[in-house]
Amino acid sequence: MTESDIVSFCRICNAMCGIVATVDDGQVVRIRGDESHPLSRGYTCPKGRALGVMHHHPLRLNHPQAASRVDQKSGMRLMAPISWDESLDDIAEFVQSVIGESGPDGIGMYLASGSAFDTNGRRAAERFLTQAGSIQKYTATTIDTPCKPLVAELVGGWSGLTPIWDHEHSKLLILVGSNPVVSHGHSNAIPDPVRRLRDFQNGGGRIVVIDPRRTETAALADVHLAVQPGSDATLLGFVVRALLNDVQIEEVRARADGIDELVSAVDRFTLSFAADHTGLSESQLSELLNDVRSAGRVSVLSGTGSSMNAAANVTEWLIWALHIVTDSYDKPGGMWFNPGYLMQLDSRDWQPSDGVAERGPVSRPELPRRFGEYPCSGLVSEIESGNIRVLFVVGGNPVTALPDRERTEAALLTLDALVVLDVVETETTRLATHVLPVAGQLERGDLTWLLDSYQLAVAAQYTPAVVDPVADRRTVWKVFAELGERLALGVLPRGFTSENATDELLFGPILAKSRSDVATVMSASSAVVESGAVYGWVTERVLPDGKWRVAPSDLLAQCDQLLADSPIPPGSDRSAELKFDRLLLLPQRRMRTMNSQLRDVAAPGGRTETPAIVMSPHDAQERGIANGDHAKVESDFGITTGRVAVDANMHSGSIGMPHGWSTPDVSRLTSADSGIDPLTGMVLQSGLRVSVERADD
Ligand SMILES: Nc1nc2c(c(=O)[nH]1)N[C@H]1C(S)=C(S)[C@@H](COP(=O)(O)OP(=O)(O)OC[C@H]3O[C@@H](n4cnc5c(=O)[nH]c(N)nc54)[C@H](O)[C@@H]3O)O[C@H]1N2
Ligand SMILES: Nc1nc2c(c(=O)[nH]1)N[C@H]1C(S)=C(S)[C@@H](COP(=O)(O)OP(=O)(O)OC[C@H]3O[C@@H](n4cnc5c(=O)[nH]c(N)nc54)[C@H](O)[C@@H]3O)O[C@H]1N2
Ligand code: SF4
Ligand SMILES: [Mo]
Repeated sequence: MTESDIVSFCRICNAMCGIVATVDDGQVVRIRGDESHPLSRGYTCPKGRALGVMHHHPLRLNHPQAASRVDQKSGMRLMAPISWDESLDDIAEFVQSVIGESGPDGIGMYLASGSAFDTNGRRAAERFLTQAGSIQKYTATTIDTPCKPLVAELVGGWSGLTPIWDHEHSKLLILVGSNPVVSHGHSNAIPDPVRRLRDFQNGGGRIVVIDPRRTETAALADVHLAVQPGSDATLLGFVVRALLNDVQIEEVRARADGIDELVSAVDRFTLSFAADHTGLSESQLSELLNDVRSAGRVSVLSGTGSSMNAAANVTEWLIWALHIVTDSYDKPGGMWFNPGYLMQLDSRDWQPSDGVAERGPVSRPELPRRFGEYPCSGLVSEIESGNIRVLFVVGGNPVTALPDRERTEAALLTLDALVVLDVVETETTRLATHVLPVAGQLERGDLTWLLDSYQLAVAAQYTPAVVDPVADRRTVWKVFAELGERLALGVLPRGFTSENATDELLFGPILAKSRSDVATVMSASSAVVESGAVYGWVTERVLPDGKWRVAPSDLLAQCDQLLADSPIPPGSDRSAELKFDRLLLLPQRRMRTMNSQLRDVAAPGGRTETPAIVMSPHDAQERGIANGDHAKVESDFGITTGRVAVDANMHSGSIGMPHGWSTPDVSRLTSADSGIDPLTGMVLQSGLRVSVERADD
């Protein structure tokens, strides 16, 4: 057979880069960037280029497996192959009996990164849970970014509002705790990041990176502000305060309610207060303010550096306030809201939310339920207390992603059934009672559906399956459809069954509601772009009475509380750090892995990632630690060890650690009980105090 090229898109991260897969007799021989893709323009990163290797990798799951017994020595389940029919019969039986005994909320589901790009699978999984009558839904949102939907809901009336960088018209891009050169964006999909940021600068745009570490993105920015971790709210408060003095308040009042409360909330953030708390000089702060003033409108993108610490909500709120005061939302040159090509959010009828949270799960009623899900910080206690007895894990690795690994592992082993739908063996599949080998991204058709409104343009793409599923691998939608058929739950849209549906037929109802007909997207040779930035629909259709609620009382109160507790450490003064002799633990991403994914898989000619405890030369030296040494990291909740990488770019007083690894394992340092954000249930994953010492190899 001869080689053929199939145009597709990568579904590892939000960037969804266009790819061309070369296939020869069922073998994926090469993955390269799709030059004709309007957004990624031929770019791929090492993860995308590893997709072919991944498809054929020995770690891939090929056959369903089941286990009942836990091996006392290894603490893992003993697995044996089982047929699909037997497996699904068995799972259906568990579901039925648990619903009979405990009610539908005995069934839980954790949906995470690996399901975000599986259009049909994600929809079927969620529908299975709702049709079963369970509200026990958990997603990675609540261990990642809940400050974003929270602030969107409180300020804008809808949690899904996602501001997007107006890269074609903006003059000033400020990145707060985000490193898109490695991550390709947090809630903005930024494929081809280096070229895109350079193009922006060449067009007259200025880039300011606010990050304690001199990151890969900071290295190409016009200005890098190495802020004291956790002090972003103070920095932003200072800018907002100064701008409120510049503007005509009546003008701002016309687009926002709560201006007077905002004015008094930010009043404390004077220049000297900000300099004291951020560790930046007064002239650095004044220059930032000048940059904002001369740009007029601004584009601020935040990431995990600000979304995972104790000040997350207040920081995100002040970012929104900055945009609103400078009239940067929903207008050219600031941030726009992508209504989505497929979702067409601008054609819906909106009822602004009052932002009041519902009660948490039974074992943790104090946790807030928002966005139709419970926070992940309540998942393990729900299992421990016997409320969840069957857990489905769809595209997630909770053992490494959730806090307090030992507790998570112990709880998962007590479930009646832990059903894991994954593409490879993981720390979570090893604890499962049922491991279901599902079709990987090259083995199924897809649409750019769930992350439609995260894109830099109103755009959509369809991909067919690049290759047929190998061995016994099955699509996630088919698994849930078949389970649904066994339990009399309608999982697929009306008229479809597990037998008569196909990937493409299931796209019909989605495309029928999109901006064009089915053929336009499905027959296009790459992504279809409807337009660049569009403006006005959020102000007209979504905002409560057409105005932003710029000073929600919950956020005002949290701002007061934060300052009273003073978790924002004084930066210019190292006394706090010396007093604790402890460092701040900060998150970071790695180029060749996506969370715990691709740790063992490299692109052809490439290499795999080596995780490390990243320390500044100063902090390492103080502890007698050299590059490559082993070190022990201890928090109030646990201990982990790993290799140290001394990095002159690291802010002294803090260490960086990627998550998703076993050595070092940052999830041993975090807690599901302590430091939980009261408004979102978010686990504190950034800014924890840890001590570090040299350890023997
Ligand atoms: N290559 C790769 N890409 C990924 C992922 C991956 O694992 N690998 N994961 C994906 C996922 S799930 C997500 S959520 C996104 C995340 O996307 P980003 O948020 O862009 O990713 P990070 O690289 O974690 O960037 C966080 C930055 O915040 C900085 N930081 C830490 N503390 C503070 C602070 O207090 N203030 C400020 N201002 N900065 C701080 C860190 O030094 C770091 O550079 O990336 C996605 N893309
Ligand atoms: N301490 C600490 N904890 C963190 C973070 C941190 O920075 N620090 N980051 C947090 C963040 S931002 C996130 S998003 C979470 C990540 O949490 P998770 O999303 O739970 O973690 P991943 O390791 O990405 O797990 C994704 C799983 O999906 C599987 N998968 C890949 N492709 C497919 C597919 O096509 N179908 C299916 N069904 N499965 C597939 C992968 O093999 C993998 O096992 O972790 C969070 N936890
Ligand atoms: S940046 Fe890399 S992982 Fe993300 S979509 Fe593009 S190729 Fe895939
Ligand atoms: Mo994430």
